[in-house]
Amino acid sequence: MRIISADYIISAPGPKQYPEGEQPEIAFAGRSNVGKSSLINKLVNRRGLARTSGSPGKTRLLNFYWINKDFYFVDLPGYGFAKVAKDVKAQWGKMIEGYLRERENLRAVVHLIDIRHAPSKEDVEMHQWLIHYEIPTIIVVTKADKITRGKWQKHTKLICESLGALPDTPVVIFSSLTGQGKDQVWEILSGYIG
Ligand SMILES: Nc1nc2c(ncn2[C@@H]2O[C@H](COP(=O)(O)OP(=O)(O)OP(=O)(O)O)[C@@H](O)[C@H]2O)c(=O)[nH]1
Ligand SMILES: [Mg+2]
Repeated sequence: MRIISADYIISAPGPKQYPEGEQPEIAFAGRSNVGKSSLINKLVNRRGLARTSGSPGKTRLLNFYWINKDFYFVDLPGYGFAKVAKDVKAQWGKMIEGYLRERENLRAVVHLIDIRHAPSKEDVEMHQWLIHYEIPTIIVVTKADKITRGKWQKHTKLICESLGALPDTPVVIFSSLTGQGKDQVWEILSGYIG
């Protein structure tokens, strides 16, 4: 995908602030710190477009990015961040769920999982939830640079099994550090953007 423009539009707490119009949207979901914002930046070749950080919980609202004046990337707040108060977590949960369930512009969700670890209970819940609501999902196993290439397939297979992923769900091994998997992610996303 040739990126002509990528602009931050808004950080939305709810539907009132979502952009107007019928442009397709791709949302990025996953645990806090898994690399959602880094994936977005890598895909659009803009280092600082989506804010990234070593401290989890950076993305607290639904961040909309307008790509090529054609479609949106939506960076969702990460789940499973321990250092967040229960009521705040519940509020984030509602915000994410509300968007995923009700947003007609949504075409697909990229579900990110760290290649190094078995999926958490929340990862599995999120994945099963996406299946239940029949939301097209792409699994991106990320931070591939952190383990040796020889372990990629085995880890990925275990992750998909633990998530209970459907057999036809696309899976991409990715690294925002090396760019591994970037073209493959675009190839899949292009099919949803039209
Ligand atoms: N080595 C390596 N580090 C990565 C990769 N992707 C992300 N990181 C690092 O992991 C940390 C978290 O990345 P973010 O992109 O901010 O994660 P996030 O999922 O947006 O986090 P929240 O906004 O808190 O939900 C940062 O320090 C990134 O530099 C990757 O593929 N490889
Ligand atoms: Mg983020």
